[in-house]
Amino acid sequence: MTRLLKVAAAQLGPIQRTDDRQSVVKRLIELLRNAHSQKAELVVFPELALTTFFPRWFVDDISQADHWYETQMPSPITLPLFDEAKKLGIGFCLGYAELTQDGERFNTQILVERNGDVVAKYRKVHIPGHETHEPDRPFQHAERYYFKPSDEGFGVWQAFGGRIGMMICNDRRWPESYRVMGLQGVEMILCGYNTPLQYIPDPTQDPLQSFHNALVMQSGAYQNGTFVIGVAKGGVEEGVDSLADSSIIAPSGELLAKTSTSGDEVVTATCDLDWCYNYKNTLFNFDRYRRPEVYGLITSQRGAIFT
Ligand code: CDT
Repeated sequence: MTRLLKVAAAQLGPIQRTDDRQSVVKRLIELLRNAHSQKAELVVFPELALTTFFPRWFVDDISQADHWYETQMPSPITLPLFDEAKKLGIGFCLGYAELTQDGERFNTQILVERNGDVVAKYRKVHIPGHETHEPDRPFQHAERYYFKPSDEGFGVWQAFGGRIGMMICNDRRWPESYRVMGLQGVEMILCGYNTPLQYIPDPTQDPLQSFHNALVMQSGAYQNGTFVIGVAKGGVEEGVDSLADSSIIAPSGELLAKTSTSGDEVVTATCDLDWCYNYKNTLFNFDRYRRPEVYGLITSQRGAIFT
């Protein structure tokens, strides 16, 4: 059997601080049209795809940052993207900063079906970086100041003829993210990211950014028998260079498509969702081979304890 889904990784180049939402939505619509012309049915955009990566700046009063967040989705400014997607009959996954009516701030991704329905919302679970201003850094990564970690966990939704899951950026480095979705039978995981090439706490990791990105997503795909679509906002944004390397990865762990620039770029692949079962029903037949009775520490403790 085959269940084919043509997916597009719609990478964004940098969004500068002065770029307004309208100009970004225009770029997203261009990418959407490009993906549609390649017959894609689902387009995946990056994390925080509507603005510059604002956690690189600290503000003493967080309400000064309210303008980076969306209070409704769609909004009058983002509606043209929704309208164009519905007109073309193409679905999409979009990352943005969410400010709820209760004043909670999340790093969020939504999944929109081909008929325009928002079928799923995911809020980032693993929030990296720091909580307070660190003035000695060349730039901040204050995600832990700007976003609350979601307690909702990793859902999997029936959509696009398959079982679709979502995660955001730093989530892709944690095997638990993939496994929780794997245990719900996920067939395709959508993941947007903003990854600065300079990792301030340990510069020895800088030259390994591309390798680590591929390593975590390709192993997560293989070990859970799922496609993984990783999509960057890359290039030099406000002086900070970020990883591109947007990729479409098969359940075998193989790379099916990868961007070649760090700007706005679309790559596509036709994914047979039934390919997942070559892995889910054999080497990674969870029900047959997993040993949850000896994995208790994974959920009962957070940090390593040395005895
Ligand atoms: N956006 C995001 O989660 N970025 C992190 C950067 C490293 S932590 C400072 C990442 O895991 O790619």
